[in-house]
Amino acid sequence: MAFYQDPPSLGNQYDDDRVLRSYLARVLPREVAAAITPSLREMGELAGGRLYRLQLADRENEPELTSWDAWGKRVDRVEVTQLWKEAARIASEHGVVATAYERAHGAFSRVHQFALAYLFDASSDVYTCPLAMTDGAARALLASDNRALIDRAVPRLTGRDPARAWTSGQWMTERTGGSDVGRSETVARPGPDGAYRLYGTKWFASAATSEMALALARPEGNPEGSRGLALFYVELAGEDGRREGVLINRLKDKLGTRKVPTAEITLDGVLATPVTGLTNGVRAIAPMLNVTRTWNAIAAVAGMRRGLALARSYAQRRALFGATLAEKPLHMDTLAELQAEFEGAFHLTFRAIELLGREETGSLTESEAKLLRLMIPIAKLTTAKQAVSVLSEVLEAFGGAGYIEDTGLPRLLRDAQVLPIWEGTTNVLALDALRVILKDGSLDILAAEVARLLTGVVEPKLAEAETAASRAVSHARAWIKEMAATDRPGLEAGARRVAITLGRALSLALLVRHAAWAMDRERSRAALAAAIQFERNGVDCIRDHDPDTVETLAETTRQKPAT
Ligand code: MFK
Repeated sequence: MAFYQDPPSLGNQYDDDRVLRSYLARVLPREVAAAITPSLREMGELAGGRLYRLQLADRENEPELTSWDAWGKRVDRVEVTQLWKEAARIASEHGVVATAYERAHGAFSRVHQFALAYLFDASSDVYTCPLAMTDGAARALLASDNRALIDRAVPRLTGRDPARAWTSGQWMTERTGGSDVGRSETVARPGPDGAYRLYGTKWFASAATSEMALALARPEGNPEGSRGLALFYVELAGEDGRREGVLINRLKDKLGTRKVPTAEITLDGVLATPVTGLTNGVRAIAPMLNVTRTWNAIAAVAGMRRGLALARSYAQRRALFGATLAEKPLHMDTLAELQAEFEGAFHLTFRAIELLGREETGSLTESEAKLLRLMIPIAKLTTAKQAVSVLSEVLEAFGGAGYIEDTGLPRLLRDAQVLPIWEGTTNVLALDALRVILKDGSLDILAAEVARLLTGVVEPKLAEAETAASRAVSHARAWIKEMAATDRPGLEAGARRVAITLGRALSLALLVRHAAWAMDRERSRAALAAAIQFERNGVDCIRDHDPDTVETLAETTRQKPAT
């Protein structure tokens, strides 16, 4: 009999997820947990069942742009994949955005919503991209106090009726770059009727099928730089599905997120409404960025979780050298490292989500608000890097099968690779975090948070982890203080290492606190093991700045190529 390998399989992704269930049991009041469990179980069933099967079956389909109809009329129609159509319906009906705005459970509604998003994400072929922007746009509009726009768009962005639901785009990036948004070239011109029209090119318009977008543009005559930009609302849901003044030039040919119809678009006089004044557009879109960056972190966590669920299933089925992989010490050691990274990322992200929920319900203290402002870039950049390295290892855990497209596995790594790039690269967010730290003392608040999390933990096995978390934060504080006083370029050069150290220290403190709770209340040692393993993976990445070495290598970078 020839040998055929059993493929990995997935069960109910809620029931199978010890980390999610244990976390929810700790943070949610009993009645909230009881009320939301059926919705999570239902999403877990879809994500491990019907939606996952559809995702595998739909693997080779990609969105298609039709620019012209048979008679030469410009139509710019984007046809999305079958799974995306199904995902849109499921997302609306299950309230993957709506749950946060219905606020059935006050501040915990954000935890509920992001738990749904976390379960949904890995089987959605990145439909969470338009959902993230939709959530972010609703948040930015609500923050703007522009009553007319709120009344017009927010019910559609946050509703549950698939027939009325809108998604939003986020049009920032131009050919001048995605990071230095202040160099945007799109202009906004008022017509004789006083209404603004936008002219320019957006270079990465994710999810070109959205019914509206929030766009940055410079009202004519405004100064250069980001303060001269304004935030505009653009409605795209025209009569025939196409909006006058928007041309889709082409869809991007990307490494991953290939189901997301990311487009280059020309704005050729599309009507646009200022959201809040005619300047300071970056400040106005910031609430959206904080929400989409949180979604980025949840997508990173969800990707890791999916990869590990498949790798674990495979380890039980794959036998070699006389035993299953699940019985091989080195394979299990490798998966343990990855599992600890996933659990650290999970707790870091959900802690930020708890604070976001409290912010939106007005129960955040001033210092918690500062902590949240710092935590979002740190969580985004830390988890995105983890996702890429964890999912690269996950593919390796399947050997050659991890490299073969029709297993569905390579997609995991390709889709993870966008996470450190969009919504602010690792370096841009590290500098954002550094600016925040130097401005408002939020590092002291983060240090106090770490100390609070570790207080009262008496388990001797957690002692090393506790020490590592608090030492890493102390090191970061001392290093920043010294470098800020003596070596500003060195401070900038170390910003990424500091941000990742803070992300890892906070993750570890959260793991320790959860481990102590789980041992006490659930008699489970799994979270304890994750905390110990996370500490062994390493926490403090800060190194003394070595300007000579960096400068010597930088000279090579600056050399002109030989002609
Ligand atoms: C599941 C997947 C989820 C994700 C899917 C989403 C797909 C979307 C695809 C995309 O669109 S990706 C494009 C996203 N682009 C970025 O994230 C831009 C990256 N660049 C930055 O973040 C730069 O740091 C930034 C553009 C903000 C720098 O511009 P500036 O002009 O130098 O801004 P500055 O001076 O730092 O900030 C201007 C104001 O905004 C300041 O306030 P004030 O005017 O009161 O001084 C800042 O404090 C405020 N601000 C900036 N970032 C903020 C913020 N406020 C709160 N939170 C923030 N994060």
